[in-house]
Amino acid sequence: MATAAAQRTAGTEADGTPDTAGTTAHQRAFDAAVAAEERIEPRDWMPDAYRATLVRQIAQHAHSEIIGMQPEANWITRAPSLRRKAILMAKVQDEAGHGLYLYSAAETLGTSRDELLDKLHSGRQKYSSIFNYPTLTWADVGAIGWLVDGAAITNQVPLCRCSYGPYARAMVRICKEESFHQRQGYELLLALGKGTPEQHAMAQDAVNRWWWPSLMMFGPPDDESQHSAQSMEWKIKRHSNDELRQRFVDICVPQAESLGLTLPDPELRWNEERGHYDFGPIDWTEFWEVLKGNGPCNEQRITQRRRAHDEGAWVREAAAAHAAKHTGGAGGTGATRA
Ligand code: FAQ
Repeated sequence: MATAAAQRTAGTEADGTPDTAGTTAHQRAFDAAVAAEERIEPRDWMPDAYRATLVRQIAQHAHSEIIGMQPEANWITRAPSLRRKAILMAKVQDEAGHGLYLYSAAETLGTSRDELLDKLHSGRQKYSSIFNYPTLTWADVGAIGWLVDGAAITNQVPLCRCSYGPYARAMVRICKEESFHQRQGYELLLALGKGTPEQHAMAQDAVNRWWWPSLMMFGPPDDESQHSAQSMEWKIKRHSNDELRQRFVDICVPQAESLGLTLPDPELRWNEERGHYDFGPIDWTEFWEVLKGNGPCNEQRITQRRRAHDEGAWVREAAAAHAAKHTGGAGGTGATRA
């Protein structure tokens, strides 16, 4: 029996003609594939709005990965030991790699990397709110690993089952690497938490500052999330923002206890009836202000990103010239191919 995928790629011209209910065969095949948990692939027909939503989310995700390199890279030269420096460099390089997988996934939707970077640099596309906060002490590297990578994993593991194939496959590898990142952050905080009183205080201060912004990473509350319902129908998102936020809180509370650290929320307590931890109100005004560009580091992050892009122009030009030389394309004869 032909799968829904076979039906939607082996289309005819008539597939674009609406039936009496106004639905095309293309649309019916797409809906059937999504309902059957099949993957939508780049050459398959897909609704324009599905494509636009994916480009928006994947681009935002890619931008977050590369802007997310900045707060931690800030500590590479000041890591307290060679071992810590090597781990941190590996982590920051991983984030660059995640950006590359994700830009590649976005390119399969017919958009170019240049276009996406241009939108980031001109403020027409977003990146995660979390990267607009400063890394004030070494303990922030631990707090980012434990909380920010922890929140990222909670959000991203379900994306491994996203209906769009290239995004889902990119997420599998990203999640494996994020797990390593989360553990290095946890281990770093454990060392500080069990260290001198000053080290413990530094770890606690970092957790106090990163906790609430980490909860905001999951996006606005469900009743203010404009994209969730449609994205869940298309099986891009599998859970709502609030569901994932709750899952993250439930995971973090026992981990904080093991670390000997306190989460900065006096309303945090186990709710027997719900089977979840209750938590205090999130300052959504702060979240929306950060999104508008008014967070503590928005300007610094985007200025640094633009500078890095400009300074890397010669590398892109050299890579393009090298590729042209080896393919015999513009600017090269192909004669140097080994
Ligand atoms: N920051 O309708 P919804 C990482 C925007 S990667 C900024 O709920 P949606 C790894 C949203 O775009 C972290 N903007 O939107 C790492 C929309 O605005 P738009 C990034 C946000 O898409 C670790 C508006 O608000 N992860 O950390 C945020 O259904 C350490 C309404 O929101 C991903 O991108 C926010 N936090 O749900 C790297 C995961 N939340 O676009 C380095 C993939 C919402 O209409 C170091 N993305 N907005 O202008 C997603 O899962 C979803 O896009 C959500 C938002 C859940 C983020």
